[in-house]
Amino acid sequence: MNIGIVLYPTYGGSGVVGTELGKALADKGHKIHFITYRQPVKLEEFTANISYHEVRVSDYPLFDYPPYELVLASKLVDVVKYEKLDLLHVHYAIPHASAAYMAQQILKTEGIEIPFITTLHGTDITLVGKDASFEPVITFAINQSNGVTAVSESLKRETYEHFKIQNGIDVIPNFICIKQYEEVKIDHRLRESIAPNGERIIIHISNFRKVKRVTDVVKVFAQIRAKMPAKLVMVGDGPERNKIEQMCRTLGLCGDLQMMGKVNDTIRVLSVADLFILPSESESFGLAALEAMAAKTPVISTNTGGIPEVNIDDVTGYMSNIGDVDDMSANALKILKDDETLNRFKKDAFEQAKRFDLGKILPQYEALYERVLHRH
Ligand code: GMT
Repeated sequence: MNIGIVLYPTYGGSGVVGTELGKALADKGHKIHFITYRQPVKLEEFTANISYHEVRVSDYPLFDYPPYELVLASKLVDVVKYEKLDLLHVHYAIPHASAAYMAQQILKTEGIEIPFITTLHGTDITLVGKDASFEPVITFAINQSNGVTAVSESLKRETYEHFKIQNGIDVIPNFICIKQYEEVKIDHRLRESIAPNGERIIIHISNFRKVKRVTDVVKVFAQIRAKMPAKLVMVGDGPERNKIEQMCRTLGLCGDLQMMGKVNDTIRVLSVADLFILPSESESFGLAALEAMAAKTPVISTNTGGIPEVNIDDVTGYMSNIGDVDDMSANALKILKDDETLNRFKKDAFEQAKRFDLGKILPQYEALYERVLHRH
């Protein structure tokens, strides 16, 4: 198949999933065209089957708000027409689904038929989509999609609850490539440099947006630190970063905190960690938790959204109510108390991650593509 993939090129989960999916499809012989405004962060290596088409918005002084969606729609028309695409797959509804719809309608006037599939990732529905100013366009674009997927049962339910959707939604969970994790050797030098005296290493990875409740990570860490030697590694960057630093100063934890910023090779860092903390307010799936588990790192998380479909309480980690940092800390200490318990959680986390291996998920997308092409 000749497939156009539209995504955000950033570190966010939807961009990572879209890029890794495209790379895996290209490996299987499909021709993949990534269409977005910057080269996706995870698109480091090209093969003959991968092309990248950049959407460039000119900053004409009239525009207070550059019309990205229109330029994207025009680019889609161009790529579909000249690269002879069979299908478009857009990741994240806003504004990709409506841009794909517009491109589809323009191409129809020229006698070209192009179906498009929309994958809902979470904040497009749970946060942004529920904003009344977006709602009519999102509802319309989802209903016009020739296929719709959601990354968890929970997100599917929320979509039906909050939008008037007549379309069916297939749940295709996020994935990791377990082989990449199996091949990684623990970087002992990195481990020693972070925790020179054998301290436990606690890690959090996110975009540090409010929804991630990063200050809860620090609160939980403070309680762990009060009971055992431990180090905290924060990977990522975003609006709540200053709060983390201020809180660490107030609690006197700066010596035990390492802010790593945006890291490309998260597998290497995860492989040295003992525990991952994900205290999010809302999380449609929690790809970061799955990545941690694939790296044999148990997860302390909230029980919100799609997380219970990934993290298993008392097996791969523990789940607590949003904001219940005392419970999270008590659970963290249960896991970290001795090597035997920690190793059991590590092993079970890895076993659970295997259920989301690319090899199991990729055929589900391919089957959907076939179905949509057949119907169209
Ligand atoms: O978590 C974010 O803020 C980024 C966002 C994105 O669109 O990249 O993540 C969402 O999609 C990920 C991939 O499907 C999911 O694993 C995340 O749970 C979801 N984030 C939220 O629902 C808050």
